[in-house]
Amino acid sequence: MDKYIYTGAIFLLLLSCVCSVFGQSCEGRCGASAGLCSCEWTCESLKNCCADFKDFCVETQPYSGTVFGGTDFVILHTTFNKTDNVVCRFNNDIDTVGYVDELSRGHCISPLLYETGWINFRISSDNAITRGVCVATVHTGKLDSKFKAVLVNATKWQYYGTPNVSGSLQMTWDTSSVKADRVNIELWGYRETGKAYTDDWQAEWKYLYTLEKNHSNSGSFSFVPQPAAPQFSSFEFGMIRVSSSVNPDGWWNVEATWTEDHALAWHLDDTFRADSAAWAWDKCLAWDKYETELPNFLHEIIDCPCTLAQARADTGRFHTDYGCDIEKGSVCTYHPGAVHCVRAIQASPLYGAGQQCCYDSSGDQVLTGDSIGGSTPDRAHDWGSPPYKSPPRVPGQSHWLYDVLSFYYCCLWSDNCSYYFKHRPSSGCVKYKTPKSAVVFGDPHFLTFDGLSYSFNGKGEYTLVSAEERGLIIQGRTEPVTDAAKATKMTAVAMREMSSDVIEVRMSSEPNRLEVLQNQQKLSFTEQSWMDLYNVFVFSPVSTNVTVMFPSGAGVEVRLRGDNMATTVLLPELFSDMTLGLMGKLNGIAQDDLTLSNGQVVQNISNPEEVFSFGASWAITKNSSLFTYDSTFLETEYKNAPKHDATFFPDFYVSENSSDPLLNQAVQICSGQGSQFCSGVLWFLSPPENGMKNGTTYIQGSRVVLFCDEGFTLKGSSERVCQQDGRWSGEDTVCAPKATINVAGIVAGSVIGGIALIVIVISIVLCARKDKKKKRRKASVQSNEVVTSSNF
Ligand SMILES: *[C@@H]1O[C@H](CO)[C@@H](O)[C@H](O)[C@H]1NC(C)=O
Ligand SMILES: *[C@@H]1O[C@H](CO)[C@@H](O)[C@H](O)[C@H]1NC(C)=O
Ligand SMILES: *[C@@H]1O[C@H](CO)[C@@H](O)[C@H](O)[C@H]1NC(C)=O
Ligand SMILES: *[C@@H]1O[C@H](CO)[C@@H](O)[C@H](O)[C@H]1NC(C)=O
Ligand SMILES: *[C@@H]1O[C@H](CO)[C@@H](O)[C@H](O)[C@H]1NC(C)=O
Ligand SMILES: *[C@@H]1O[C@H](CO)[C@@H](O)[C@H](O)[C@H]1NC(C)=O
Ligand SMILES: *[C@@H]1O[C@H](CO)[C@@H](O)[C@H](O)[C@H]1NC(C)=O
Ligand SMILES: *[C@@H]1O[C@H](CO)[C@@H](O)[C@H](O)[C@H]1NC(C)=O
Ligand SMILES: *[C@@H]1O[C@H](CO)[C@@H](O)[C@H](O)[C@H]1NC(C)=O
Ligand SMILES: *[C@@H]1O[C@H](CO)[C@@H](O)[C@H](O)[C@H]1NC(C)=O
Ligand SMILES: [Ca+2]
Repeated sequence: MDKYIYTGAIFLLLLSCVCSVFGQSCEGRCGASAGLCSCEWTCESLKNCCADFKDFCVETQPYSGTVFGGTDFVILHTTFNKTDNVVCRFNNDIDTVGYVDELSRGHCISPLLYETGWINFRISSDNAITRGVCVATVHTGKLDSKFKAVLVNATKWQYYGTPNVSGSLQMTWDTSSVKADRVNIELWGYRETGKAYTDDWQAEWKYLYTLEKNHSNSGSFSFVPQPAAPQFSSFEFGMIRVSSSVNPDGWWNVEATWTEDHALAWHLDDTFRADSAAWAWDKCLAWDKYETELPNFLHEIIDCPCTLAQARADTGRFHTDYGCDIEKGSVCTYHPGAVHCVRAIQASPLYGAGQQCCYDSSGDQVLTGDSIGGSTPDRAHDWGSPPYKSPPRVPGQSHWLYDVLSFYYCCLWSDNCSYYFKHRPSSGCVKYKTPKSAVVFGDPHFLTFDGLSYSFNGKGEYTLVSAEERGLIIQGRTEPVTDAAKATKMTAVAMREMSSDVIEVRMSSEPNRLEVLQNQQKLSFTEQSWMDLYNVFVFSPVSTNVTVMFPSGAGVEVRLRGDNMATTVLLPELFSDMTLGLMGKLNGIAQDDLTLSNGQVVQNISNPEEVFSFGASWAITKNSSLFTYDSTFLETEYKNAPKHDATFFPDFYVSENSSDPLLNQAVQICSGQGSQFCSGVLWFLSPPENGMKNGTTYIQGSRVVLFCDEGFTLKGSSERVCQQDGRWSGEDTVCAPKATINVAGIVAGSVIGGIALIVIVISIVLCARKDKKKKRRKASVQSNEVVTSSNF
């Protein structure tokens, strides 16, 4: 403890000592202009950095690590004095002790942070230089498995102590992740204390006990689990840590590798081992009671998309659940029968709750009313939510406590799943509305939110979408295609919502690469494909695909195809009547989409000059630009030039050439992602009491057959079809006892309560005009497309 007070004092000294000459040093000024020279991230390419830029605005290797800490970050491009004491201060409040290696490089070990996203830290050493650094912390579930210790046969760990699961357990790890010959293997547990939804609700991450000391760092550890001492067995969820045996037991903030977080079946007490089902059933009942006392969050979460295609297309609001991903072979441990699940990207505003939606191989939603694999909403969003740190917003951990452990109690360790589903019923899609989308691609061809298609070949920087009420701004830059041709193409888009980080996606000088900038600084996706940034998330699984997601549910997809960048903007319904700009005025009316910035509407869309002046009216201003100008080319051509180049006249009367490859691309886009928004009507049809049903699809055209149990007679319809208007054909089905009553009838009761018969016709957004034929294709055809398609 003394050490911490001491280092705290050093920091105060450092911060109060402004020893650099103002205007020439980057100390404490990374990302800012320093007067005579620059500490902005663009300074390296513009060659105007202050001499000490690299000393203060440092980079690390790796640049990301787990939220639990223990990652060893090496400070690049700068050397330390080997005898120095190094102290690292994370997030302005957590100090860890770093070290200097033989190559004079400084190292910092990350602490537990309860928070994902970019974390700043400052590294200071005896020679009084303090350097600012940012590293990303990542949810364990999103972390690449090479950064984790592995539970061998996770199923065995999961069920250890239940009937017929015993013996030894094994874990393995990458030996280079802990630089030590001997390691300690420790168990750490997580719990939350204080009353739920009050200020004293706290997360507690705790060292419990050591499984083995002084184990050789061989990359493998096997043991026969013993029930934990009574004071520890109340921890039912945690992780195992592997760290150097030099450290005292349970020492914080040391280099370590962690296993996946998991349910601690293997250390539960003898009551569990004696009769795990009874133990779990008790727990399930207790949870059921507790859950009844907690506030209901279900009304606050958004409805699921009706089909898998919609779920995968609605990238502004839903994202693949890494626990059940069709791209990764559909390993769906908690959702048997599903091939793909998505999660609502944003947690609900008040309760931080999450939504999950799962789909089967025919593309239909899997509901808890029909299957144990049904999608279930979450009291705590698995990915956590800003401002993180305290329940129920702690990434991963809160979700485990409120939604996963209870699933173990009720569904996996005992057979009482109906209790779980009572509190976590699947959401239907009755209230789901597909987003509206607009696209710009190629030569700039635009397809507005209301389906108007036009070309605009101005050169400059323009407003694509401006929704002032929601603070959303999306800007695009066009560059001439070649010197000869009188046409331009989109090469960069920049965007922000409210006070979010500014994200720019642009074509890189390297082929087949999009470059992403966050507040002028280049972002790397080599270690992580997902980034939690300030009020915005960015996902880039490959260098040609970037998706940006804002809290409002607005999504921007940028795709590079050959030399062309296609940008799709998806906006949820709440943006109706709010947007202006080149992508149109979103209100369901195509005629007013080409509204100039002065409010006038283009009268004759076939008149290219008129359309051109519409485009020109949306040139941005110098002070509203979100773009980064980090080359002399960009400075002269865009930064210091008029935003709309009035000297650049495109050739207005080039006829649209039907063998134009770009035109084909338009058709591709219209029959691809956008067209996957199809109408669907879904409402659950429960089986009759004392009966069963065959069929679990509830969208237009689907058929459900109803049966009665033996001893009961069916009254009403035995077959019902979901009709165009969203109603089920026929009449309600009732199973009445036969005259000779057979009391032994089995009750196959329905689980889900009444669901209102609300009919919502979801209208098609994109390509309404272009692609009427394809649109008519029915859900069945569509779901075939889904399973084979590798879109998104
Ligand atoms: C390293 O620190 C030692 C002790 O403080 C000092 O004598 C030495 O000059 C330093 N070396 C460098 C290169 O700063
Ligand atoms: C995993 O453990 C379970 C339970 O002990 C066992 O039935 C199964 O065969 C194991 N799987 C593998 C791949 O070892
Ligand atoms: C456990 O094994 C015994 C003997 O092989 C078998 O009778 C019993 O059904 C098994 N129990 C479970 C839950 O699999
Ligand atoms: C750790 O194990 C090694 C090798 O077995 C042994 O030499 C060493 O003394 C042990 N250290 C402690 C602290 O037990
Ligand atoms: C709950 O599960 C236990 C053990 O699996 C079982 O004995 C009990 O009957 C179940 N209770 C209900 C209401 O299903
Ligand atoms: C619209 O513009 C086109 C091209 O300039 C022209 O041929 C057409 O007559 C115009 N239509 C009207 C209604 O003004
Ligand atoms: C941007 O500049 C224009 C004129 O160039 C000025 O009228 C406007 O107030 C400025 N806006 C901001 C936000 O500074
Ligand atoms: C249309 O484009 C193709 C390929 O770009 C070209 O070969 C053809 O001559 C063009 N036709 C017209 C009428 O411009
Ligand atoms: C349920 O419907 C499917 C498809 O129509 C059919 O293959 C299957 O035999 C039916 N099952 C029962 C129990 O009727
Ligand atoms: C990249 O985007 C394209 C077009 O949306 C899609 O077909 C492809 O599957 C995506 N790739 C990945 C790895 O997501
Ligand atoms: Ca409109």
